[in-house]
Amino acid sequence: MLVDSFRVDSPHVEYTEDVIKSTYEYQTTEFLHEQRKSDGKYEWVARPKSVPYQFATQCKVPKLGMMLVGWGGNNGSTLTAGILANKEGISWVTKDGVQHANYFGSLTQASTCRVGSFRGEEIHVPFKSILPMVDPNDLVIGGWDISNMNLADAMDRARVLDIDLQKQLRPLMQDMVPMPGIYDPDFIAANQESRANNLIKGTKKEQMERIIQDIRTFKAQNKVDKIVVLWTANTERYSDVIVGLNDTKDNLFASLEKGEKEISPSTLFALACIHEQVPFINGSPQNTFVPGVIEYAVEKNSLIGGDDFKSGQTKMKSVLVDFLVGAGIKPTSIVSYNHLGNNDGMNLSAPQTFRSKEISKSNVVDDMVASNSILYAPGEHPDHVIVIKYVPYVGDSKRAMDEYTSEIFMGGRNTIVMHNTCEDSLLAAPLILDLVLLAELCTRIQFKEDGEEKLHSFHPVATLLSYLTKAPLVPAGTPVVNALAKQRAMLENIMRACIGLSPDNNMMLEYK
Ligand code: NAI
Ligand code: DG6
Repeated sequence: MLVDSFRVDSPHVEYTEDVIKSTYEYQTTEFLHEQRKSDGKYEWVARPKSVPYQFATQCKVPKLGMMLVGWGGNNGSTLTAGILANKEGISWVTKDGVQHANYFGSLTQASTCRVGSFRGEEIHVPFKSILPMVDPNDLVIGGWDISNMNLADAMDRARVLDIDLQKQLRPLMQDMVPMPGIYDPDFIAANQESRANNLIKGTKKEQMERIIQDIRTFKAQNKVDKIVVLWTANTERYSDVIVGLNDTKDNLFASLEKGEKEISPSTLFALACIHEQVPFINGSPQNTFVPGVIEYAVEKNSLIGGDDFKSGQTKMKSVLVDFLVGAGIKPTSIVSYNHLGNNDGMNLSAPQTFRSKEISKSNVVDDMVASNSILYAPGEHPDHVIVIKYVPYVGDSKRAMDEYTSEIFMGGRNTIVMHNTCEDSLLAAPLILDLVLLAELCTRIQFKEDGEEKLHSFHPVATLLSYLTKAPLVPAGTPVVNALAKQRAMLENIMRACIGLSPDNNMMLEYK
């Protein structure tokens, strides 16, 4: 049964007009290597620990501005169209019948969580109802693009949405025109030059300052309380991380003064956002967050998250490999082919930008492999190959083919092959929405561990967004979790803790 909204009745939770306060016992287990008293030998000891935490979540949902870098691209135009279609309650005719706008594919808008039971029946609630969240239909949308095409034409260029829907949306989108973007041909494929007609001129520092000004103007003109900026522009090549250039905040700012060419457009956007304490999320694979940027974000306590939306193939990988390794089966070879024909595919046909994507798609099973040294010797890893080809005819309809070969019982081999066809932007758009809404939510949650003096926000490097990204950005020293179910559980369980609910432990003892 689905229950749309609910209140928690518990001595550990207090709802006030402004804030939800909860106290929460965090159960964890510490491992120790201790000397046994009886014979002096060392043994491993697991010691359960219970640590009290307090959470405080601001209830007031702000008027939120979502600013997309690469607004006129396939993802940007598809998301804008999707939000408007939902907001206006648009239906359209397809060859299969009448289709109504929805938010399918969005974790926050279209998934549920099991909370408890009522007279023996399982009760699920919408994910978005656990804590107060911005309604996507209320977002104020804007952004930048190096192409000056208005959003109605951009939607047409993307060739993603049904034509009857496009016709209805055109009047709502034709006056939406992206602000000029920062074009640096050194960072994206040469084949992008023809669409670069909407550019911020000047030095790198002036370009960054212009972005700061754009954010301020957008905020004032639209009277929004908060803004989240998200990069859904072209994949850039990796920046070289060089001592003295971008390895520290001070060196990065000194390099900015000098107009060093190795500072990428996405890094300039990130710096502008951090300066304004506006959350910035990187939906592409490049290393926007060079060490100097991370240091600046930490200093300003300004949320950053990334990297690279995890939409289809990688999502399947982070489920399938988790299943295989968790079942005691040993994946030994993973080969992933894609072909697609949209502008993203064209940009990725250059070796340098492909390399960024190859890196982010390659590291996604590391934690699962490392979790099972019964199967894998130290340093052993499955062969993992990524192929992406540009095939214009298929447009946004990406084809992904994967072959997983594993070792099974007594020397046997098991090969699983998958073929997935889907519009890439229809997978990515709901993820963008989730990233923006969750990033905003993260800025309203404070917490403290027992013994800490004051409540504080999460670390500005937002690991809570990991479920939505291929190569989760984490603070130094934090384990990277790629397994999808664990990423979802982390997010859901922290949200539950904010309202004093324990994690869903799936023990179902009441039925045993
Ligand atoms: P797209 O090529 O259609 O859109 C990118 C837009 O960014 C273009 O309109 C381009 O003019 C603009 N642009 C390029 N550089 C810019 C800059 N410096 N400033 C402002 N605008 C700039 O690509 P699409 O399909 O929308 O994908 C966007 C990004 O998301 C790509 O990097 C892609 O790899 C990444 N991504 C996409 C996924 C998907 O499923 N669609 C999944 C994972 C990542
Ligand atoms: C071709 O690989 C284009 C890419 O932008 C991908 O579509 C995108 O990174 C999604 O990848 P995945 O592995 O999450 O489906």
